[in-house]
Amino acid sequence: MERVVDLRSDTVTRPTPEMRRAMAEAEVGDDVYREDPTVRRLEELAAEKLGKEAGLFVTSGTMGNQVAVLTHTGRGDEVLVESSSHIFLFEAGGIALLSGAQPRPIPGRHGILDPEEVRRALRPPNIHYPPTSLLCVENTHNRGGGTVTTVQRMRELASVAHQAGLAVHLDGARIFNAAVALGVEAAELAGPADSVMFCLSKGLAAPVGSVLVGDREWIERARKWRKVLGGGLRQAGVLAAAGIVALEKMVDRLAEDHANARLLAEGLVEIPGISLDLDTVQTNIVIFDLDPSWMDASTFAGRLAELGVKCGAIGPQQIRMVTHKDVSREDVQYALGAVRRLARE
Ligand code: TLP
Repeated sequence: MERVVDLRSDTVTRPTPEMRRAMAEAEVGDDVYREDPTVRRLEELAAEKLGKEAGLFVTSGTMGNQVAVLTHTGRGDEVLVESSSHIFLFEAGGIALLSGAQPRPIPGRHGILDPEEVRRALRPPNIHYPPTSLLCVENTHNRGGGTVTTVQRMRELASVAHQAGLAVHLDGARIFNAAVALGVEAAELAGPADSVMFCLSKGLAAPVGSVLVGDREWIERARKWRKVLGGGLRQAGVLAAAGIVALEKMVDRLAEDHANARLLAEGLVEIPGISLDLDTVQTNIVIFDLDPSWMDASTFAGRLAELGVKCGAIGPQQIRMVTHKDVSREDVQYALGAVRRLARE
């Protein structure tokens, strides 16, 4: 069989045999009645890992983020977001559409927010201004190149927000990548935030699902919004079972994905026509630019796919490659070989 190395995203990971077994054997019930023991176990486990009181299983990261904004804000509020964050750029305008709130973008450095910039964006009460009620932080930061916000920075950001009466939501789709890269517990990164969404379906390799965590009363309000969005699931334990395996077995191995991303980036940076800032390669995402005199990103992605390597064209000249459990060290070498071949042609 011909080799295909799929570097488009860590969302392409397939469930492990242990996950499939757990799914087949899961004890289930109707989760809208709170009668699915497996969903309850996943929610408790997730809350415990993130150091929060309660959890809510949701179908996707997007649903988790949007339920969080709905629960934290009211119509006409302002939400501070990082300019290239997923919640602002890639959730189909959900903040405006669903919450009726206005996102206000603040540029970070490779996606990492500066507390002083956040402070500068805060405005005193005035008849002309919308009330600002929420700050959203993304860790790791996808478009920043998988960059990591440290525990200290997270505390500083939350302190600025809380002093001004804002709640803090953490889009921690890849929070465990950040925790592994920093060598800290995910709970430390989550601590300063009022709510956290993390994904089971990315590097942790579960087929479906994310979890939203926060304090008990807040999660009960979020549960209502999940129902409004059609996210009240029934025998969802078949999905949650894979999520439990993801949380218990798949976190530590993320270090391998980070080492593979590093290997990939160090190889790519040597190839003429590619410019890549190695400092941004902190976890499992590698983002680089192609010299316009060589070729554009969609041509590059198309030609590379013909050689069995899939990647994402995320801008006219920009490519994203993501490592994950279904990409081995040999696959990375193979991908580098394919890019070198393109560069020689
Ligand atoms: N990211 C996906 C695409 O939507 C871009 C990917 O391939 O990286 N927050 C962050 C930081 C994300 O990267 C994503 C997904 C989400 C939220 C949304 O999660 P899903 O796809 O489960 O709705």
